[in-house]
Amino acid sequence: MSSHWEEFYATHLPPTDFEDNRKLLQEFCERHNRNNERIVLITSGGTTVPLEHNTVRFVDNFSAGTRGAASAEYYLEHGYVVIFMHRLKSLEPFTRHFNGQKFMDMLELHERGPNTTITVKPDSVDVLAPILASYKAAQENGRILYVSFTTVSDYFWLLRAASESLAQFGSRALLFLVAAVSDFYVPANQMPTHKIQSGGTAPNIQLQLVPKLLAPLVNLWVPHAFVVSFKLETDESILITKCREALNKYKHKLVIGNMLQTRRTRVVFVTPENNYELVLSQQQVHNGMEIEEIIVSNVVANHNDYIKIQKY
Ligand code: PAZ
Repeated sequence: MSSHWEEFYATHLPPTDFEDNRKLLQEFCERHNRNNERIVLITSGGTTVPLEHNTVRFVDNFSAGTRGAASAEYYLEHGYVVIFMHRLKSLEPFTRHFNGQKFMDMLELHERGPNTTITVKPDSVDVLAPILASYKAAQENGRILYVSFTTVSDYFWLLRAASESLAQFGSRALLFLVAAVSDFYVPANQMPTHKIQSGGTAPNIQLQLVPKLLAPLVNLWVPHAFVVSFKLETDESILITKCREALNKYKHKLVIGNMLQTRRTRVVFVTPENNYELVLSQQQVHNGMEIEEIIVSNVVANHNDYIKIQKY
């Protein structure tokens, strides 16, 4: 009998750009593995659950990809190469700093007919320069690969392909699974082809549980990698229990718990040995520090210790 996750792949087609992305992932991983690099796969943003094959409506979640995008920058600083697997149009490393009108406001237009030029305002140079320098270094040295998903099914296909390419890194691979992946979906064979009509009766939409991919990921796809998952809750009283249950069930290395309301300033690390909190002080927030900076340093320290005791 096939397992729930195998059945999912057997009954859901890969996204149309899947083969292209699979090749990009393979090439990126082979190139960096030859150089003995450390690599991190970051999943970021939320998945959608389409309600129709020709999708007009879908179920979504709150995640904007802030944590994933910020963390990618910090992993690059720690010398990792990065696969940034994100929800299309969610926040991305580097450009996240200039969202909305911020970027336009940094520029000055000098209209001189055919010799029109655009410059960065003097007081914005200090802000833009270091970010642009880090962006260029990552881009020009090929240290970051961007691949994107939209639906929960796209996410599943990409995650397996990325994991299979990462396996060659053994313990040098880190999986940092930040994305808010839907727990429920409408299976392809139960989804209407066309737009659900509103004539008269409200539709009765039956959602089913999505398979948990952490089990095959940890046991089959990347058995030697350092796998970190995130758990979001809104009820403080169950946060630690839920994190520990996930760790006991999937036997990976670390669960990072956070509350919806306080996720920008406080997280809890749940490891096989203990739990500990990372908290940003008011002063640190005031100084513009991001919690992802300390999350990433702590994960990197744990990954270092793990690599030291691994054979692979
Ligand atoms: O994208 P964001 O920065 O707004 O939020 C990050 C987060 C809360 C989605 C992440 O920290 C997280 O908890 N991800 C796992 C969610 C879950 O499936 O429980």
